[in-house]
Amino acid sequence: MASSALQAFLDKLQQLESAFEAAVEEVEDPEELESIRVTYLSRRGSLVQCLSQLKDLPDEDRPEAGKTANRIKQRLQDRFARIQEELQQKRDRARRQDFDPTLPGRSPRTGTLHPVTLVSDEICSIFRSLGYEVVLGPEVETDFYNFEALNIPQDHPARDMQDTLYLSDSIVLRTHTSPLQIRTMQEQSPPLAAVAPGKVYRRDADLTHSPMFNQIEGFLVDRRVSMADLRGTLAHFLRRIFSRDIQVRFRPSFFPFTEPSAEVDISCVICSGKGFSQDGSPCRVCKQTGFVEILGCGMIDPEVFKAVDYDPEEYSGFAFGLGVERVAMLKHGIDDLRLFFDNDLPFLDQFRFYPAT
Ligand code: 2NL
Repeated sequence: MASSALQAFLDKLQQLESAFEAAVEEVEDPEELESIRVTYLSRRGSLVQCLSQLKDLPDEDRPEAGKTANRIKQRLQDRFARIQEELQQKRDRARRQDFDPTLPGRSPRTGTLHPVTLVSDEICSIFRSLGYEVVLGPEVETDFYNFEALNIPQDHPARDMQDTLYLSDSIVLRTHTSPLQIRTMQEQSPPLAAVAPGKVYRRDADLTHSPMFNQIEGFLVDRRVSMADLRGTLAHFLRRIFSRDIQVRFRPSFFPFTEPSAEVDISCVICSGKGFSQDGSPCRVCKQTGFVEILGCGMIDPEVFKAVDYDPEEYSGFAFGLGVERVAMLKHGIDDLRLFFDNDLPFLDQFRFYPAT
């Protein structure tokens, strides 16, 4: 027969278990469960408080009271662990339902090729389709490759400190990509056709001139190459890069490295050669002339052939050079050179889907 003190102790344990059961029955989320743990199972919770009363029981009641207390403590802890596990699983299931694996991922913002690069690539690929090789080379050049071999004598105005960025007496930042063509002629022998794209440098900076810009030069050397070959090649190229219905005209000009030399105009791509915009105002791009200058060219000067040890009696060839920024401006109707150098993302982003070549 249990003593009344033992009975009271066991009743208290029983009440505690019932209260705990009632509480966990209702629990919805881990936060609520945690507050139940604090109330019942923590070091200051009601279970510990109850067990602390064991020591107040008569000696003969303590073994049974202790055994029962331990059993209940174990039950509460097991029950707590199971419910914690269930809640976690419930939460995981809900998360899986929220997650839609068919949604597209968040793609990183990728870079784009610069409009000048795109146009440079496009020009090179047109010439590649005609059988030209694309050649690359150093931006730091010697006086020989940049000037001497191109028949630009010591006292020529192009040598002037105002135009050229000198690194030393005889080392320069190339002012055109012609040095690449000289190197190509030295390394190979005719028949030969190549284009040389790249950055070039001039001591020059204002609204319409950048100290660094992109140029493409091209040349072809073989027996009996004529000015008619030059004219046909350039007209074909210009109609492919701009539009098949532009007009092409040659004007006499002068370059030290070509003879004869010419400058090439195309009918204005902005006003279609009319000289006036659609609203009747004078076209600002061609200044009412209906034509815009696009490149310089000519028959390679015999002096250049001598510099690379080609016999000018046996071989002839043509060469041309054009500014890539200028082609890009005319092609895309861009009226400010600075847009190419400002790295303005909204501007550059417009060329994101421009077809690469
Ligand atoms: C222009 C004019 C030109 C060349 C570049 C060239 C190169 C060699 C031999 C002969 Cl290796 N000529 N290049 C010829 C004529 C014109 O460029 O206005 N460029 C922007």
